[in-house]
Amino acid sequence: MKCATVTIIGRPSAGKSTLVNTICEAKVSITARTPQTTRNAIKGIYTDSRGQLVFTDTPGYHTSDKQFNKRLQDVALSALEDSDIILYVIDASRQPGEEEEAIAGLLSKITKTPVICGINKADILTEIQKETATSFLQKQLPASPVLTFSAQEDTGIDELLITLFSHAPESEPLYPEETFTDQPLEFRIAEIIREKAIRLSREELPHSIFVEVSDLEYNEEESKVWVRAFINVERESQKGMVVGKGGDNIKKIRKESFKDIKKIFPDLQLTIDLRVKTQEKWRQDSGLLDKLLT
Ligand SMILES: Nc1nc2c(ncn2[C@@H]2O[C@H](COP(=O)(O)OP(=O)(O)OP(=O)(O)O)[C@@H](O)[C@H]2O)c(=O)[nH]1
Ligand SMILES: [Mg+2]
Repeated sequence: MKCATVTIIGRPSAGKSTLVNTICEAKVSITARTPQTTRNAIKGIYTDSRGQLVFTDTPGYHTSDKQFNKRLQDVALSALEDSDIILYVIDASRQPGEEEEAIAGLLSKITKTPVICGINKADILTEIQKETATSFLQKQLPASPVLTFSAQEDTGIDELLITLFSHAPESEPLYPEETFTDQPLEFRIAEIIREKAIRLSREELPHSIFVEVSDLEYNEEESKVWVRAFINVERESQKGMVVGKGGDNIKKIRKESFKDIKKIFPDLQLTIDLRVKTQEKWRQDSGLLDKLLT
């Protein structure tokens, strides 16, 4: 059997989380159009007859001096350590630019770990975009294989898995076959709610939101589960944006969250109590960031 840990790195919105979800055939990591959706090192586990690949999805690598962005960078960089394979995902629908050069430069210095390059979003790329990305990668990382796929459309993924397994060491699986993630339940629920809040809010809000699940209670006799969660924003004025007119928006967030959370508890009657709270300048609170960004 083969088994490898695979860290996925790339710019914000390259499609890293979509890729993990497609490979693992499960909602492991939340996705959204807005950049910097992922904030943690999130494991997605894929097992077949060849063996096991333990992916770590990471926050999009964004060069910035702001404390919050630096902390996200740290999460991504520390996931690179001790990984058997690095999968560098690029979105060739955007020009490479400075940020892509920073990541490629960083990866070119890594000699002990194989780096596989993946050009994502093949479904929307022109031939010129594919060629530009391929020549960028061949120049920056000449020793690395380059594959092209669409995480969203699930094309080219079999070839990617073949390449990853070919670089995987012989080893026993790290997780039981049916496991697809190692995230605690409260974290998965908080992330689902954050995804819906991000998707249902305007431009500036996604970065200002974090979600905490404060209570998760089971009543086994009555087959019930009860969740209380808080959507936290940075400023009092943002509360109204999350809640919406007459509570319209928060109702939508709750409804959409319910659909996904229900999949975690298919046999239980689910109740979600969702509230909005302000935590002034939470992105500058190092203690809180220590808890939130792991
Ligand atoms: N057309 C197309 N869109 C894609 C593909 N993969 C991902 N996307 C879209 O790209 C956007 C970003 O996807 P994510 O998976 O959240 O990207 P990410 O790299 O995890 O982003 P961060 O967590 O912010 O770093 C979403 O709107 C996805 O639907 C793809 O193969 N084709
Ligand atoms: Mg992501």
